[in-house]
Amino acid sequence: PDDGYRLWLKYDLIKDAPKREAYARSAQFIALNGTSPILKSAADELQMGLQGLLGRTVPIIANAGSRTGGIVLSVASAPNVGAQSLAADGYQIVARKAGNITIFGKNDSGVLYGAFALLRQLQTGQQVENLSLTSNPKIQYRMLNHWDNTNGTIERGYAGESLWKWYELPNTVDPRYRDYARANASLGINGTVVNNVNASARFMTAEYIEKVAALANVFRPYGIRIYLSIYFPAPKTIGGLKTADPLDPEVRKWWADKTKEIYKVIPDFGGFLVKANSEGEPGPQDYGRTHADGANMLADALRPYDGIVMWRAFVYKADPKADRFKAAHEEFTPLDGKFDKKVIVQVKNGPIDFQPREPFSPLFGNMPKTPLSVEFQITQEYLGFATHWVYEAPLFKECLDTDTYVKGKGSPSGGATVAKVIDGSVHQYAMTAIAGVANTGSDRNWTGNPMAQANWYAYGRLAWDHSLSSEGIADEWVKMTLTHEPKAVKTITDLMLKSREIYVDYNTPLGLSRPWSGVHFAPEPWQEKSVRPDWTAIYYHRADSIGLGFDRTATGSNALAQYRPEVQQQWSNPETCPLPYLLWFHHVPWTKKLSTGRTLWDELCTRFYTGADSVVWMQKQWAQVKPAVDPAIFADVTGRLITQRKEAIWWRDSWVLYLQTYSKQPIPASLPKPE
Ligand code: GCW
Repeated sequence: PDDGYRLWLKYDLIKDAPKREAYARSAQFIALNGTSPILKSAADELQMGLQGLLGRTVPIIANAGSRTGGIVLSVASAPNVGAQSLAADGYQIVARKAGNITIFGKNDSGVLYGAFALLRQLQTGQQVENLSLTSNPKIQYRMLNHWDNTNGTIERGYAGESLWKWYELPNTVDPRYRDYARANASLGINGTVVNNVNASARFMTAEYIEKVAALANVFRPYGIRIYLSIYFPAPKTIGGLKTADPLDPEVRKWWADKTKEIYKVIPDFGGFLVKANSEGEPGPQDYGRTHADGANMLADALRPYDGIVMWRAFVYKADPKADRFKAAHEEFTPLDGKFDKKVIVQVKNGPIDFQPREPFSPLFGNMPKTPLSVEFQITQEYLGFATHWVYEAPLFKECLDTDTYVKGKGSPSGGATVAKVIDGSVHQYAMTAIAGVANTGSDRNWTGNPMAQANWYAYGRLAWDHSLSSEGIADEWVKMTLTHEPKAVKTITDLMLKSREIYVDYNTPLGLSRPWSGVHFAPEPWQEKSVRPDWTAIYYHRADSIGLGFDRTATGSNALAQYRPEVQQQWSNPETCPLPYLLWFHHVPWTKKLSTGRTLWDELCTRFYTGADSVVWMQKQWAQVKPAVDPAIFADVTGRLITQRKEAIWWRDSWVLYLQTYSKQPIPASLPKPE
């Protein structure tokens, strides 16, 4: 039985014998001209992959000479077969008739990515004859962020403990670290922040730097650089200084020395990720300084090295009168142009916090002089942890493909989408980055729910190329991970593509948000008290006797004013605002007729009920693929779907019964009676 450990790098024998033989004829040797560790990884991966897929050992040789029928790895500029030239990390695969398949890489990493791309061709059953494929990453820093703590726990992790065994490191190096690196490299991920943004200062101690260096040694041959989250007052807590003021010379020296110490053992260290003056974390504002002052101090410390600062824009104040939606834009746009050129500001996809559906953050497009990166959450904090099956590519794409209109209407090349802001094409950013909060853990299958592997996969593929489609990525992943049986592939991809909308329907339909209790798992829309006013549910949904939803138009918080007029136009009129965003921007009366012909109340009930019922549909669809997928994976997912069904009903009933205390209306008779 399949324990899910191999992820999408399964390399099982290709069952179609003629196809397998055809592949084998083009893969009789692997010629590797070079000795760098990354090139060696490429050749080794190809050899291992081909061993599994073709059932034979393909030799690695130093030089193809006049031999044909093999695979040649080459760091070189691509020949003139495509219009595109290669960018850093880019690759081109060219198969010549009666010749070789050559993988050209712009650099060593490009060759490695090309090797994985060739394996993917085979794994998904594509032609390799006459293959001509050029691929360049659209984004430079393709990052995973781990919210992992020194004690092995993971903040918002649902797949076991941390992968990093801090107590054993640096002397015991779990072979699993290498498989982690292989999986990431197969997607083109080239950076990983190994510790939580709510950072412990211990990561800056010699004790931990040595442990982190041991991980870096494993990741390096896969083109992955290590980064660390920092605790802003570390100069005080572990450095013995009286202050952590970023303008204090001693503090600046402390960071410069610390950075030097890190680079001594991790020469390709990537840099720092910072959560500061956010959710109670300390930061430069504690000393009357700005985010830019804090970030620029760290940039200065990194000056002698090829490292960068990723400064998060996840900020909001505990003010019941304010609208948290507006906070990041208010705090950060005045700082545009004030950040050092080594700084990227990392912005969550939405203005609040990784909700099942959010409008895009109004920061995108509004920081023309500051490179912005987008941060997505792969781990399912608000998406049902590891039980609910939610394929996230449509969520990522929805944000990436939205037009910010900062270049006006009908701007060339399809508008100034969020994707084009972060890939630098809108404001010509000098650096580009994207981050995903990892869903990995010590569970044998890495992600708890085996279907959640697809979210890691989809994030990585989109980090490389945001123009890929959710459908295409799902199709690839299913074929590489679960089955090639055409009907089952269709059934599973269809399930995946609908899964997020189904979740939204029973969880937060029509633009509702944040109905969770403490750990963000159970429904608690009735929550009115918390340690902070903006940590209650009522703050977000604003239910009252008249209606539901947060008025963010000019009659309310006017958060809409942070967007361009064209965007405001889409959302500001409750009559025309698309239903998925309605309650994000409007307080709508219970009796208001919506475009569906139903009143708000009836529409809400309909969504909660059809959403929960759709999980039964998911169960039925999944049952059909039983003969085509591994029995262990089939049983695992079947079990999770039973739980998901139970919890979907829990969500439905919690919302309906609670909101009914305000709407004072019956559940529409047309809906099925609760079981
Ligand atoms: O969504 C919230 C999470 C916190 C997290 C924070 C952040 C790491 O509930 O657990 O802290 O976002 O992104 O900083």
